[in-house]
Amino acid sequence: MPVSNRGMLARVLLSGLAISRVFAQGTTTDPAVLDACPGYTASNVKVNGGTLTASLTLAGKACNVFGTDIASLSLEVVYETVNRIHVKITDPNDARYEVPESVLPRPSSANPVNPKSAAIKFNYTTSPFTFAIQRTSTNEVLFSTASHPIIFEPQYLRVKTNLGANANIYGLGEHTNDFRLDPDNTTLTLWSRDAYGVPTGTNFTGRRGTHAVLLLSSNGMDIKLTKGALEYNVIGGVLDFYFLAGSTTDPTQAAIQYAEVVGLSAEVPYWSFGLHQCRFGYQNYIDVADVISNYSIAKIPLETMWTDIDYMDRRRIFTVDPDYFPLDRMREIVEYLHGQDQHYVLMTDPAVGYLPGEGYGPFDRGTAADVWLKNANGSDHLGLVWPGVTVWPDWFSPNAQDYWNNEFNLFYNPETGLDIDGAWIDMNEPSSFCDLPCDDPFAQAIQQDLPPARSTSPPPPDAPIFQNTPPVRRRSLERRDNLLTPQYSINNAAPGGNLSSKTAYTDTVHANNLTEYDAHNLFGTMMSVATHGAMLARRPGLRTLVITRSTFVGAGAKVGKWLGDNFSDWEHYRNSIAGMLGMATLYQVPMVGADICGYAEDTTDLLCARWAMLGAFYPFMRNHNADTSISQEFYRWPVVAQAAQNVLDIRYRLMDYIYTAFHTASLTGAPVVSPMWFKYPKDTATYPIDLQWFFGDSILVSPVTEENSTSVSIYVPNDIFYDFLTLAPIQGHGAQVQLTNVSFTEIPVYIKGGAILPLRANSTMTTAELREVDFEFVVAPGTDGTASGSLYVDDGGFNTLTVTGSFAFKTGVNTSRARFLNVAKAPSSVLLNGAPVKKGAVVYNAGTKVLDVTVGLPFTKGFTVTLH
Ligand SMILES: *[C@@H]1O[C@H](CO)[C@@H](O)[C@H](O)[C@H]1NC(C)=O
Ligand SMILES: *[C@@H]1O[C@H](CO)[C@@H](O)[C@H](O)[C@H]1NC(C)=O
Ligand SMILES: *[C@@H]1O[C@H](CO)[C@@H](O)[C@H](O)[C@H]1NC(C)=O
Ligand SMILES: *[C@@H]1O[C@H](CO)[C@@H](O)[C@H](O)[C@H]1NC(C)=O
Ligand SMILES: *[C@@H]1O[C@H](CO)[C@@H](O)[C@H](O)[C@H]1NC(C)=O
Ligand SMILES: *[C@@H]1O[C@H](CO)[C@@H](O)[C@H](O)[C@H]1NC(C)=O
Ligand SMILES: *[C@@H]1O[C@H](CO)[C@@H](O)[C@H](O)[C@H]1NC(C)=O
Ligand SMILES: *[C@@H]1O[C@H](CO)[C@@H](O)[C@H](O)[C@H]1NC(C)=O
Ligand SMILES: *[C@@H]1O[C@H](CO)[C@@H](O)[C@H](O)[C@H]1NC(C)=O
Ligand SMILES: *[C@@H]1O[C@H](CO)[C@@H](O)[C@H](O)[C@H]1NC(C)=O
Ligand SMILES: CC(=O)N[C@H]1CO[C@H](CO)[C@@H](O)[C@@H]1O
Repeated sequence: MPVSNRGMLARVLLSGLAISRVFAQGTTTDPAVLDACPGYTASNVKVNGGTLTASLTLAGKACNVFGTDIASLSLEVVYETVNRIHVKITDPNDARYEVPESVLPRPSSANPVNPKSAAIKFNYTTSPFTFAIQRTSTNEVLFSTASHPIIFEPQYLRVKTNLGANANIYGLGEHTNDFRLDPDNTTLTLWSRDAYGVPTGTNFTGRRGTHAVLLLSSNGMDIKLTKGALEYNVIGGVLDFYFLAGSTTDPTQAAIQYAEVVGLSAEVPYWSFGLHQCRFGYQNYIDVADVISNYSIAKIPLETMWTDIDYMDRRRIFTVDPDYFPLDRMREIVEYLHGQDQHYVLMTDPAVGYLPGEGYGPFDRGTAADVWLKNANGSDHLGLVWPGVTVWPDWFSPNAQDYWNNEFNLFYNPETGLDIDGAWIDMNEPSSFCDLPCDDPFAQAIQQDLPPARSTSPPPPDAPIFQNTPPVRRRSLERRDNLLTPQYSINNAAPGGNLSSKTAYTDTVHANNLTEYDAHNLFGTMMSVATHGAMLARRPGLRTLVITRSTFVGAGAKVGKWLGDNFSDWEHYRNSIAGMLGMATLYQVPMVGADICGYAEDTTDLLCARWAMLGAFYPFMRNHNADTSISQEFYRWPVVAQAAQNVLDIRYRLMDYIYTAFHTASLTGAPVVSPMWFKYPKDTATYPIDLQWFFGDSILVSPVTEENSTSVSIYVPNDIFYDFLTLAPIQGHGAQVQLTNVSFTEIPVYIKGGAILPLRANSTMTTAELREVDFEFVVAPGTDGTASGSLYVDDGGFNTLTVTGSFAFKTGVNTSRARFLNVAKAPSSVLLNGAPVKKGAVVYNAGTKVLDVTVGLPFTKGFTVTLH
């Protein structure tokens, strides 16, 4: 859902973030001045096994760049595991803000390991105090504050590390930069805003290994990459670093070690990997029903229908418009969908209409429970969102979860309300339309026409729907002086750069006395957790899908994310890949995707066709667009419909493969999608590649990336691959390969040698039906002639657990066949479970070198095929 000016902001971002701003109060960030600060001297150093503590004292005359240097600090270093060092610098004389454990539970520091056994070590000098993290095996310096004194003031903290030349750096939150960041000239600002939500995390790689750094802070910050250095500039909190050793051979280890700190990702229901359709601007219930019908008529498998805020009565959450989206008709739609094994998702925003005395239950009940975010003087803090003047739930309020559960139970009640299967939450930066100063939101509501009037007349209440649809299927901390305008002004891209611009004021106070100044970046994730809880409370035992816009470190443990309001253009088409890799590979938010065909402005048939195919290899596949854009459902153009059908056939056949990857990720933290360098870490040519990626462990996706083009130059590492459709082998040579004549309904997809893919033999119109289709196994040998794979099958979200390979879950389906790729000549004999196979059970194609063996055994039995 857009703020009208969001588009502009996003474009500014794309054209480069490092626009230097004039600082609010005339202080400098001249590196020479900052480097001339005195820093600290370490004393009283105590080492006890895997723990080191010390006192830090200001080493000279205070430089007071953005406040007063704090004179003494304490340092604690813990070797938490062999791969993780936790370094924390705090003020012993004043409790400073830290990310609450209730929002991000920390791994235990209680059993430090022996530093001698650790893969990385903490090395330091006492005077001046500097520290370095080094890889034990090589002594390589991964992080070092040498020659850049630490600055620690109430509202300004700086840590700067030297980097090698041309360092390979990835991460640093949600952004629209290339996946590999420009090491010489990048500024990334971590401050959630409409158009820009953010977790923290750095990931460095090099031919000698990959490691990761997490600065755990929810305070606003600028992270700057300048030639040879990385610098954190943070406006509050403490210095709370996790250094992760990663690995010298396998970058995946860095992602896994990050999961150990922030939590493993949530499992999502099987159905959520199906196709989702949404838009802002469906006019009424007939529109919604017609989209469902039209997908069905076009034979494109629509799994889940979504509705944006259009359904609400005057844009108030937990209401339906009685004329445009009447409850009985909406219930009919949901019932129809469920009858066809399809699903439904609705949007819920956090802002609640401020409507005292109007009988609006969600407001009255929230007021009675005292759950609203407060001004410093204790009055409710008012914002301006879709319904007009609003209040926001304070997720720290002890009553917030009960309030939210109750509202979900009432409105989304299966018996009396809208029985949604997943939840979509937006505007949770939190976003406000109020311009600063927001002294009179009531006047601004009138000026901005909020809530907006509808532009069409209401439909007949009794219009027939689903008439021609063929059935899809048979059925108190520190008080700061300056919470609004700290002296160091982060590079916030919201209008005017004010911290409170287009969001809640940063001097508002949460129930636990935390201020929004500190907790702002947590809002989206806290709403996510509350919403996930509310969904589970209303349908106990059923896994659910919650998709959010704003995230903080650890969000993926509960929810997935879409990449916000992108544009229908080729640049956003391309950089959606880097956006997905950031969330899914680095930040442990695997259920992620961009709005397919683009959100803002008008898409074109060819962009939408290409994007339908690219988006089939996002973990979360949803077509969604803006209210002022042309319609872009996949059935609108023949070329797009064909592209969607082709690629959904591939995606649905791969459904259990990606479901297995999610299950594995939820147990180990291994990413569900990967950049090429994760699989070929020794191959430096892969480091900058962010237009090709691995979907799961073994599917290499290489879309066409230019408008109107039918060719693309792709990088094929020195390894063996197989074309997904023809199964023909392709030997890579670590070089670019030019693909030509890639039609507008095809996307190049290769199987990485060494994989056994568990495929469904056919695709279907719903995922429920898919679960009754037989499996087939494709054996794609690697260069060493071997292959392996795994398959996890469960009931799709009803909490029955089975273990990979144990086949304990009864599927009722068979293994139809095994397909062996790259078989040089027909074998003289083929044995199935030791016995020769029946006549006609083996088909060998000398042209494609594919050998098919009919298996036809219950899938749960397992089998062995032997070729001689
Ligand atoms: C750094 O990036 C900004 C924004 O893209 C650009 O304006 C500036 O010229 C760049 N500086 C250098 C030294 O490349
Ligand atoms: C620790 O750092 C010091 C100075 O920075 C350096 O001389 C020393 O070699 C380092 N120690 C190890 C074990 O690498
Ligand atoms: C559905 O398809 C019909 C027939 O092509 C078309 O007239 C109508 O506009 C479509 N409606 C929607 C909402 O897609
Ligand atoms: C409390 O603070 C808010 C925001 O600053 C202000 O609008 C309101 O008038 C104040 N209320 C009282 C009773 O002072
Ligand atoms: C930021 O907003 C506050 C509250 O309206 C105001 O006092 C302050 O002057 C603003 N600062 C800037 C730089 O706009
Ligand atoms: C918040 O601060 C107020 C005023 O200092 C105090 O009375 C109250 O107990 C504090 N609440 C919490 C939850 O700490
Ligand atoms: C657009 O896409 C990028 C990359 O996928 C993402 O990081 C960004 O947040 C999105 N939103 C906007 C407003 O550009
Ligand atoms: C792509 O083709 C369309 C239709 O022919 C044309 O309008 C557009 O300018 C072309 N774009 C480029 C980048 O060539
Ligand atoms: C391109 O592909 C089409 C259809 O697959 C085929 O008919 C045509 O000959 C190909 N053209 C070239 C130049 O390969
Ligand atoms: C797959 O579909 C084809 C054609 O629709 C059908 O003949 C075949 O039996 C199906 N196979 C399975 C395993 O469902
Ligand atoms: C930014 C950074 O520290 N980059 C380093 C990443 O790791 C490689 C090897 O581990 C170093 O060479 C880089 O300098």
